[in-house]
Amino acid sequence: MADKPKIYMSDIHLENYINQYETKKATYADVVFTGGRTIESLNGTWQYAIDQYDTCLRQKWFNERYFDEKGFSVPVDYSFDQWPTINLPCCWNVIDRMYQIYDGAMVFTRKFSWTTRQDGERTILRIGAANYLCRVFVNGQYAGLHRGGSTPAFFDITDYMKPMNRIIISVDSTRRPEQVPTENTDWFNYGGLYRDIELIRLPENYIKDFRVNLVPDGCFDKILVRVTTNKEYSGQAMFKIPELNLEEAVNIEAGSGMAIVSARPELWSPGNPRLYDVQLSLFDDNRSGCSAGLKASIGETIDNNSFERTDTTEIGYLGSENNGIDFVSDKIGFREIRVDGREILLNGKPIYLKGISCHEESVPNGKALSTEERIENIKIAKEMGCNFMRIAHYPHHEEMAKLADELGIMLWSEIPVYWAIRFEREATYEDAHNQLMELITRDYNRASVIIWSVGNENADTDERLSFMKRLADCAHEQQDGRLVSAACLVDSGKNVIADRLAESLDVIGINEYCGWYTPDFSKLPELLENSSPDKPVIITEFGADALPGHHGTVSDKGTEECQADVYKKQVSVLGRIPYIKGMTPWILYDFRCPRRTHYLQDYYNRKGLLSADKKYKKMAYSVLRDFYHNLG
Ligand code: GCB
Repeated sequence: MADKPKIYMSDIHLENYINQYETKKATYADVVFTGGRTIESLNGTWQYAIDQYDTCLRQKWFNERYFDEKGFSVPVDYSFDQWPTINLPCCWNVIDRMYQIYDGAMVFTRKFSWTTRQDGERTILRIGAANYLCRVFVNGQYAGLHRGGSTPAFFDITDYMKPMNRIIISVDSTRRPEQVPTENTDWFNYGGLYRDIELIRLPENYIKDFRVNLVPDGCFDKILVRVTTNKEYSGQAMFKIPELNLEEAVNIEAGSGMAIVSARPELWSPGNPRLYDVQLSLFDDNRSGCSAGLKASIGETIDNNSFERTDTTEIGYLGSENNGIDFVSDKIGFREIRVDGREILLNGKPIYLKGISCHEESVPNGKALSTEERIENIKIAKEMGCNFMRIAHYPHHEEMAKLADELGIMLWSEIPVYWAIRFEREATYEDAHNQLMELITRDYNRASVIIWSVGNENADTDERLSFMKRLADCAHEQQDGRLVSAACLVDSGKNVIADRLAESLDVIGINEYCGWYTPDFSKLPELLENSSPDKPVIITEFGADALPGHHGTVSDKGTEECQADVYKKQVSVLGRIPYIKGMTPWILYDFRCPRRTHYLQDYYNRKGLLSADKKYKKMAYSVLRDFYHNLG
């Protein structure tokens, strides 16, 4: 006779508990255009607990089961309302010394009220970023998961919403070999819900994506507008740029439409960061004469005063008055970037990219920088003479590119295909591809972003070549007229630029550390002499460590003199090479790194031109500043 199945307290014996939470993946296909929409913020006070053993998922805390079927009260291992509070968004590593080096899961929860305003309305939860993966539960229902620590996640939670809601988000920052990035990097793995958490109300038919750019044909007189809607919607949208007196109907068939609009906008450049207000209204029939750009001030209050509202001043959709069923807007600069032979041309003119690399990190806030901190970074770079920043090695907050648009600095934007990730694994490719697509969809309209980078310093193997070529091809397919690049390694055996991926790139990025990891500096002129690339090269990294205020001779590693000497030699050689069209030395300021245990490093990568708090400028700062200023 077969044994009777044994009954255990199942949650502690379940081995495959995670499988049930692998469905409902939020991907780039879920991204919704948010420009000009009313955003209702869920930032602020949440309750939290560290959940090292994933007990929330194993025990299904989100069910909030306090009684059994017979009505007996059962013991539970959580008490949401009594948990300590945390102010989100933030990186947990900076809020308490106890979590300073914590990698693992944390559970966050809060309540909020919600009233639907219109029939058919959709409610979308947008999580700006959660490192590395997050799982969302609303009122006991699993809403989905998102992988990728630096791009936004969108969940349609309409069907789970009630007048009063409990949301639970489990965030897991565990480094894993199959992730993107993999477990080993040269930066600190901050954990948390560290970018905005927001709710977006959408009408039943809404604008899902809105892409606007100058047609890259060298004429500067046509704007390409592309629109997609959430459903197989057919009808018309009205595209407007009031400052140019431009109004053009965009026909939408089965959920997508495009138009090429004649216009001669003033061109965007770092010297003239001209932005235009651009608007799109969607209509529920072919009435295109209605006034687009519906605006309303947000005077109304929300029933639950624990809500914060952001200061968005436009209502996302207003409904029947003039048949506009949805409305979005953006501030957009128009520019053309392309490569001609070994030249990079901005608006048809050759440009040298005077750049600097920068991580997304600050001493007080980890990766959750304030707006002021981002502005400060751009300002420091500009004061140094930069027109370009490499925001490494993962997508930074979307605000960075918006500020770069406004303040006038070009950007290299990258996904964390960093070092030796699992190139042979298809699921790893899908993750990388999804992060690239989420980044492109999010920042498509940003004039400042001139380069998508598909990775950094990956050894030239067959698996890596096919993986990264697919990514580069995918970036090209977006037809946004941007350049595609990657920060490549040199063939150090032959000392030549010979990465096979270069064929799929518009610009070759090269990381070289002559004078530092390659102590024999003469290898640099030799490398450049040996190489004859057929496209422009940007030196995406060079540098040397220096502890702020630590002095000695140029041969004393870790001194400011040594770092400044490396910079002097580098710029004097690189500045003479005609095919080098820019550089982004490593790096603007020191940053945390667990791998760096030398006493001069003290868990920091000290290659910054400034100290980690940006209060102190090292000697090498003036070397680069003088070089850039002399270039004019
Ligand atoms: C590199 C990496 C960068 C490191 C840097 C270093 O090549 O791309 O992430 O931080 O070197 O300091 O070693």
